[in-house]
Amino acid sequence: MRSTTLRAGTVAGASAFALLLLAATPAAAGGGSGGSGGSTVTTTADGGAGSLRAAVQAANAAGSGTVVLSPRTYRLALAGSDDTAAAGDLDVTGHLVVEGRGATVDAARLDRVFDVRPGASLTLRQVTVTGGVAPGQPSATGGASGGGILNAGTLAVERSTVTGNSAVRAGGGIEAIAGSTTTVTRSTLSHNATGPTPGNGGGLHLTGTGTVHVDRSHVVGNTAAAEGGGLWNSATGTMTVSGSTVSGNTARGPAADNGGGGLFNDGGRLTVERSEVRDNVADGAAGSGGGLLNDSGTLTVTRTVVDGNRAVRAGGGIEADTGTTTLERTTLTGNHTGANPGNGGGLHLTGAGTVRVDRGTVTGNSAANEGGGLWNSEPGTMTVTRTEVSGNTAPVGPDVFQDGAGRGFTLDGQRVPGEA
Ligand SMILES: [Ca+2]
Ligand SMILES: [Ca+2]
Repeated sequence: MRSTTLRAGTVAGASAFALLLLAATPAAAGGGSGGSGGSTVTTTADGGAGSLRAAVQAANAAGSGTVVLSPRTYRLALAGSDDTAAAGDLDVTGHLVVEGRGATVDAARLDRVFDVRPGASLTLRQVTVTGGVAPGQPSATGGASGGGILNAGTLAVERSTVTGNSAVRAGGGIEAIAGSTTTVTRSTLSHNATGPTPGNGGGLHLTGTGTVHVDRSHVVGNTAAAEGGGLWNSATGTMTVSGSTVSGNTARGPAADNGGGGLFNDGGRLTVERSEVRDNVADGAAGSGGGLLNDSGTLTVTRTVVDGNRAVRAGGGIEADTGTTTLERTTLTGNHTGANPGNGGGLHLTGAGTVRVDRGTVTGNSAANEGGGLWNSEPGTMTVTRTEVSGNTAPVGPDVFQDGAGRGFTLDGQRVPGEA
């Protein structure tokens, strides 16, 4: 197939409206999957010849395509709701690569920005996605979800920024639904918001069975009305966060199992490795897990610093519930709870869960009531080995606290006595 490369300008800003599509000729387009199609973008206008929207539609028709943008703002202006990219969000039904080169795609609050349909794929490189709001009624298939991007297929966000988007239900920045695969690499998810129906996953939310990998990225300043200010993982989801910073995010849910200012795991498998979880907040009336909340799932935190997070109820750094929480070579420091009731400044376990902490550091955390460092529930099992637990503060049990008659809390094999 003959391809053409139309590249206006040489460096950023040298040429207006440089957008290029590595594209088939129109006559060759429309050949189905495996083809390469689109049209040359020559304008930031939304719709019509030479527009980004027309290029997306052409790539959809051809089955695949690559669009190269210039460092300008492409603002959506055609209101309406469809899944063919004719109006509102830019629907991707084929395999599309957007080489942004510093471009911004702004939905101007008309709709979300990109909608990756089932079986489709979208790769964004050096694109800023902003100004999106998620339409429709809340649903697990994407209604009122994914303010910036809704992914029902395969999404790769590379060296890009998803900022200033919102959704009522979930995924202020990105919503990934069942059957999807999402990778965020060397990118930033910032200042996205969800709420209030129910309001989970300010930066990114996964519904149902899917895979999410956030790698060498920043998740910063996002807000959720209920759970997972930064990131939220589903009961059957697999989420891995590596080499990343999750900081300054807020979860506002008022219940004791709401919170997870940085990350919330709703029963699935969440792994955080070689990362920093800093200065996140669960500020609801009984909000828990300022940094992370593991609600009945499997949470593994390895070689990570959990620092300066706050929760109102419990688990300034980490709140664990039933399920398994494992910390390896991880530092909990400067985390705080208070004052409703204010237990477990570093880590708090509610219910009959299992927590293992190995080769870590638990220092300088504080609680308004009990267990400045670590707090174990009566039925809980908390096994701490080869870990420095010192310099934490609380009125009762400054470093460690075992609730009630529980016998499941050991520090290097020595049992921490309970109250009774
Ligand atoms: Ca759509
Ligand atoms: Ca649309």
